[in-house]
This record gives sequence, structure tokens and C-alpha cells, in this order.
Amino acid sequence: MPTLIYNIGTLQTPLGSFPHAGAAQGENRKYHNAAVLCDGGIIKAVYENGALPEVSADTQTIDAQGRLVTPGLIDAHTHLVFGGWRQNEIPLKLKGAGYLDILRAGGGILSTVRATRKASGEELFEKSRAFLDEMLVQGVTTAELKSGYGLDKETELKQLRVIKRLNEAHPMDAVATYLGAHAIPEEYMGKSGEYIDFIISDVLPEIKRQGLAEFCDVFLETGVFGVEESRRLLTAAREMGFGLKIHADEIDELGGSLLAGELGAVSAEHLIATGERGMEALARGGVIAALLPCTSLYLNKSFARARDMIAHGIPVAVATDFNPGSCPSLNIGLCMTMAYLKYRMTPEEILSAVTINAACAVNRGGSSGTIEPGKQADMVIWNAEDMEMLCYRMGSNLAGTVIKNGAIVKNNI
Ligand code: IZC
Ligand code: ZN
Repeated sequence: MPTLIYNIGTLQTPLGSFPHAGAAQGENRKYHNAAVLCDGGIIKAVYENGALPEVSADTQTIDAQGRLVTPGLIDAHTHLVFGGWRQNEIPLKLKGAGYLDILRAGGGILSTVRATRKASGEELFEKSRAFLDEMLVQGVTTAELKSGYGLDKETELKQLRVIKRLNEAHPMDAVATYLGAHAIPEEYMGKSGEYIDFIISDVLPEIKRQGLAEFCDVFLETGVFGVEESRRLLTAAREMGFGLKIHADEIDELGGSLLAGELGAVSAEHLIATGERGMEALARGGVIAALLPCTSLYLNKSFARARDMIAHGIPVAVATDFNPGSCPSLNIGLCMTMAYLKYRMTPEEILSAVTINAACAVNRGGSSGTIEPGKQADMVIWNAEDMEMLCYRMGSNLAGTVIKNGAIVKNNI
């Protein structure tokens, strides 16, 4: 059934299917008094200045009541499929324990690994589905979901199968990333190289064979995986056809961004501690910087140097990092406010960061991330008139009507 969204006060969207870098990061097209025609889940045409198409009698019409419409938001970095929670870590943090101290003591990621190994696929599916529901009502229509809480082959495959099922059963487009190199499993303590060998010989080929992940990611960090191990893993993954991502410079600057640039990774994520050389490498390698401001907030760290990255011509995406340890929030709106205040990005730059740049970071730039003919009809009518309002209303959910593949999945304007 065709759908016409009309009476749009401002329709604001980046244009194109490529990552928006430098000055283009802040280039949004603004259509006033606009309308969008969709059919078969695809955007057919955009109208402005009161123009309207002639529509067939069976066309569903949606009155946007003069509000703002943007592309559906894309959360390009989550660890959404996990067992248990980690609220027990807060008292430890308040006594001064750092994120890596907790991990070193066998907690942190490793405690989530224990809980995820115990959980059934069904339990993980139901828990994750509720998270996706919560994201969808905030206007998120595509999300990246990482594995990495199994570490052993069986549990990693269990997590990835849950992601595949979510993608099929939920309106959200769920893009899977294999993050087996998220921590050194207890059974490989002191033998991280052997664990990487095991991933390369046993796990990656099986994931590829079953088509369970598009990307391979690694946590390159003090006490986790180093540059050499990460290079070995990612080079093998690239040969098998995986796109590459790196958790780089979250706590310590160890060369993760240099490696991302060298390998031409699709994205480098966190980049809290990234300095000049790292930025130059990212720019040279055409790597998207996936910045996670609520993690800086939650870990009480500094904020990534987004303005310098934009000045270097690095396309910036902004995402939640939703996970039970370093960011137990999936509020993308809050990330947008943090990007406004702490990264000092403009509302236009932020919109590109949570739409087209995030889409490109999950290899969906050709099908989503903008409102243009031929793209998926993923859109949000906001309970706001402009992007300034969205970025300003810290913590509130201003998503009104959420449209996914041309169908209304939430209606609240
Ligand atoms: O569970 O702590 N940084 N991985 C790397 C995380 C945060 C998630 C976690
Ligand atoms: Zn992460």
C-alpha cells in the first residue's frame, strides 16, 4: 500500500550513500512544507513548498502536523545480547576501581560471559527483543549488535543466531558483528595468542559458513588484545570477507586507530584517547569514527575529540554502546545531547552522525540513512519542529511516529 506523509514542517536529511566527512558532515538538505511518498517499503519521491502528488484511493495518508521529519536513526554500536546485568560494579567504581581493574579481577565482561553462557537462546532472544522495542520507540530503525559474551564457539554462535532471529522477527534491521576477541576467556588466561589462533581456525570459518556476521571486531586495549594479535585476527577476517571494526583507544591509546587506518577498517569505535597520529591514520584509511559519548559519561572519562576529527576529514558517527558494563543506556537521544554539548557538534552534524554515517558504518549506506527515492522508507516524525530541539531535550524521547519499511511501528504525535 502506498503511503503519503504530508504537512511536514521541515524534512531534514543528509543526501547520498557515502560517509559525510569534514564540511559535508554538517550538510543536511532541509525541505519545508514537505511530503514524502512511499510504496512497497521504499521512498518514491520527496516534495517541498506545499507540492503534493496525485495519489491513488488506496494510499494511506499521515498528517505530520507541521513537525520535523528525519531518517530513522541508526545505532551503529551495541552489545545488546547479554545475560545478567552488572549493577554490582557501581559500588566498586565508587570506591575507585577502574573499568580494567574490575575486568582484571575476573568481573566486568567476564561476569557477563558467565551469565550469557548460562542463558538459553530463548531467554537471550526475549530479553534482546525488549531492548529493540525500546530502541524502536525512540526512533532507531537499524542497529548493529555485537556478540562477544560467549567467547567459546558454542555461545558466540548462540548469540549470533539470536541476532539473526531478531533481524527476522523484529522490524529493526539488526546487523551482526562477531566480537569473539572481546576478552581473553578464563580457559585461555595467559594464552591470548592461542585464543586468536582458535578464533581464526575454528570460529570465523564457521560464522562465515553459516552467514551469521558481516563484521569482525576486536577489543584492542590494555590487558585485552594488543596490536599484533589484532592485526593477525583482522587480516584473517578480511581474507574471509568480513568487514572490519576495532574498539580503539577507549581507555589507553595503544595504536588501535593506527591499525584501523592501516587495514582500512570500516570503523574505529570509542577513540576517547586518540591523538594526532591516530586521527591522521583514520583520515588516511577512510575509517569512520564511531563515537560513544554516553560511555565517556558513564566511565567518567574525557570525551573524544570530535571537532578535531571532523577537521581532519574523518566521518563521525555517534552511537550508544549499549552494554551492561560501560553504558547501560540505549538512549540515542541522550547521546545526541552529549554530542551537542561535549563534542560541540552542530545539530546538522549530529543528524549525519546518527543517520548516514552510522548507516555506512554498518554497510547500509546504499539502502538507509537518508530520505531519498530508492532508499528504505525508514523515517521519524518528531514531537519537535527542529533538530535544535531534539538535541536540547536531554533524556526525553521526542519520537512521535516511527515508520519502518513504510509501515507505522509507533504512532504518538
Ligand atoms: O561489557 O564492558 N568496552 N566492551 C569494551 C565493553 C566496553 C562492554 C562491556
Ligand atoms: Zn563496545
